[in-house]
Amino acid sequence: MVKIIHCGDIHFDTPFSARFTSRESEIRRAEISETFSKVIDMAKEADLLLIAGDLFDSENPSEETVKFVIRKFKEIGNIPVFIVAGNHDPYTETSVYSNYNFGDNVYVFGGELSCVELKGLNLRIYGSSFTEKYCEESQLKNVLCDPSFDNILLMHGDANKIKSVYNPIYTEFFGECGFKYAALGHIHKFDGIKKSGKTKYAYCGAMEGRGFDELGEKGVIEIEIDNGVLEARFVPVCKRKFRILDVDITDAADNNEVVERIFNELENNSENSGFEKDYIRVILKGTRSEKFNVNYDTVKEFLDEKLYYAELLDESRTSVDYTSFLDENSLKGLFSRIMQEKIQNSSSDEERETARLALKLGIDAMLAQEYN
Ligand SMILES: [Mn+2]
Repeated sequence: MVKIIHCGDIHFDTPFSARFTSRESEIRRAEISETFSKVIDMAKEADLLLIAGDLFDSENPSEETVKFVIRKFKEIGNIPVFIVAGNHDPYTETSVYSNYNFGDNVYVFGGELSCVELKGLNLRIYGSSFTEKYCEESQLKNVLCDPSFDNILLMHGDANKIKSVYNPIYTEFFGECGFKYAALGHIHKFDGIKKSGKTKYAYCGAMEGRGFDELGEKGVIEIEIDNGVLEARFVPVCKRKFRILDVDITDAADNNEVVERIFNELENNSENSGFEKDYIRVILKGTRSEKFNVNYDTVKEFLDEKLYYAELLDESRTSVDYTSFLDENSLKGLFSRIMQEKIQNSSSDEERETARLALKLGIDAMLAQEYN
């Protein structure tokens, strides 16, 4: 039996600067290394490691990172590692793949689709790398595999998209070419083991989410080929997940009740198990009484106390009509007119949303004061 680990989109050296502080970013980068080490340990029990692109977040990652990766490959020195470069770490004359020797057990595919034979394992691995950021023409050319081998394709690109600047891959070709399995990279979410003719194929997804646009479980794919029969399964490996939690706070009486509803959702919904160690964005929804304003600091403090990382967004609404004060001769009226003008003169959707939110928060604050 042949056992293969298919991973990809590790994105070593992701800056994370948009969301995290530099300390938080540093920790998250270290966690990517930790999870990669875990996958290397899994590979010790396998015959082959496939990396389906974007091993690094850029063409020129830090020397420290590259040396770490090389050290890890050396740990599995008797196991072949195959790499294709992705759109983030294209194989150019000046990129990391030209500048470093990754070890005798590591093979990095070039720009043209080619094939490496592993006789002892009865395998042929086909692959091709990105050689620049974009690749409009599909790298999957018409190949006809020798059916006496178990033929595997390793590729980074956009499957089932007719047009893409990131290597459009037509999955119906997989079967025609005669691949047993296509190990894909580029999409950061595992979306099931699919089939095209007799070919199984899958995106393994990233190993660790990197933001609230990469939610949920992350992992690798474990493949076993026994007498020509291939089985593939997803194995979760991530240390932390990113989660978005919508919490309905309709008619909540006070901040304590808001906190209660959040933790009720976290603790009693089995989908959220292990939430304490995850990255959680709580979005408050529903219709609030206009007498009650959520106190961001109070609620956030509770979250920070119990969660590893929390964000709090308040999208709840009061039943207030925010345009009803426009003609009022009052502070609310004056504020409404100024904000209304800002909303109308906004040059982008983002600016308009910010102005709308400012109008809502301002009116809410003034109303809350009237009620107190
Ligand atoms: Mn990627």
